[in-house]
Amino acid sequence: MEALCSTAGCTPTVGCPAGEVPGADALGGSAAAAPAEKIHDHPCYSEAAHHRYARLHVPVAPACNLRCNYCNRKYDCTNESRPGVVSEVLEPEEAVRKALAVATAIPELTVVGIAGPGDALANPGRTFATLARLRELAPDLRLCLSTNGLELPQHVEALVANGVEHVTVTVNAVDPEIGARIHPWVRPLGQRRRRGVLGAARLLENQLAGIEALAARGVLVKVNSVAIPEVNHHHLMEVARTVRARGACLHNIMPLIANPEHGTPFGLAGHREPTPAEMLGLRAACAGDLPEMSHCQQCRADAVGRLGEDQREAFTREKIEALGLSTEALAERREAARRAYWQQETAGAPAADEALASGGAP
Ligand code: CLF
Ligand code: SF4
Repeated sequence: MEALCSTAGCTPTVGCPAGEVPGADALGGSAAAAPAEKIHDHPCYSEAAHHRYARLHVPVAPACNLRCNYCNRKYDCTNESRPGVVSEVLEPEEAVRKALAVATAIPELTVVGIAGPGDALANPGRTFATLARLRELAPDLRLCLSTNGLELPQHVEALVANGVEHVTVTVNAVDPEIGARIHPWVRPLGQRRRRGVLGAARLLENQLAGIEALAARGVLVKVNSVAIPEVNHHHLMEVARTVRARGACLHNIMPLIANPEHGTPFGLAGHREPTPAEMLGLRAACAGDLPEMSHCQQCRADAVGRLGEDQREAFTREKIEALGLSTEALAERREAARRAYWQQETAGAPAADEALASGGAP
């Protein structure tokens, strides 16, 4: 199967529910003005946290609603993933069981995200069933989601109601002429396919409206952009300025992956990838408008563990089912493990760690 989308980090911007955070430099700089209580243990939003805390992507969203010229849905979505086939798409209850099993084995797991393998909001039934059940059985876990934004505005209230505090929207262009070179068509739910500039304009309209609405509801919004030389490379500063004005608080610029073997339109056309020097220059240029994330790993839609680590093989569907436990039994087992972990962590914890510990303590 395939895999897919999103991401980025934070500062006090219009609509960002931030405010200055004393000592925020210790959080890793890129998210210097985001509210500490929302990012201190999020491995993507806080650079410092990614050494300690883990995230899990549950691949419950196979369908997608637009075309990206850097994606071949046979492979992981470039927005949020590195190339590689997603080994399995999960049903919502299977995803919840996996999250509980992973959280039991990896007590540093703080975030469960839905990042594909298609688009999370192109699969609203599966996505919201998963979020609701996670919220019921493991309310301490942070819920995170990434999306291309096409269906975002209509789902903002449901995301808030389900406790999602971090959303990543992939925005590659704020000019539909440029957008159409990246996204040749979009297909809003229940509507016909819109091609070219018309489609890109619809996508942009929904992305910006969705970002603004999320920020107004206190959700931290990160924007991912794929840097594509000669297409949007020169345009990403304008992207950063525009999404900041709508309330995004972190930007994650990721290099185009255009290996011809992946079969993407850009790859097959021999489009070049940005050089490391270009990426450095781009991130530095855009950082004047929006804090830039620099530790992104372009994860798979079924990633497990700390960023850069890959523990997927230890948590396959087969292995979790072999435990022979009901979802409720997995939840009880995980709760016991969580309490034991935090008792150990807080015993003798220095005062500086108390706030951090209280976020996940029983
Ligand atoms: Fe996943 Fe994305 Fe949430 Fe993180 S990943 S949905 S914000 S929990 Fe992180 Fe992976 Fe980069 Fe994404 S390193 S690809 S930024
Ligand atoms: Fe692929 Fe784009 Fe759909 Fe993500 S949004 S799965 S990158 S086509």
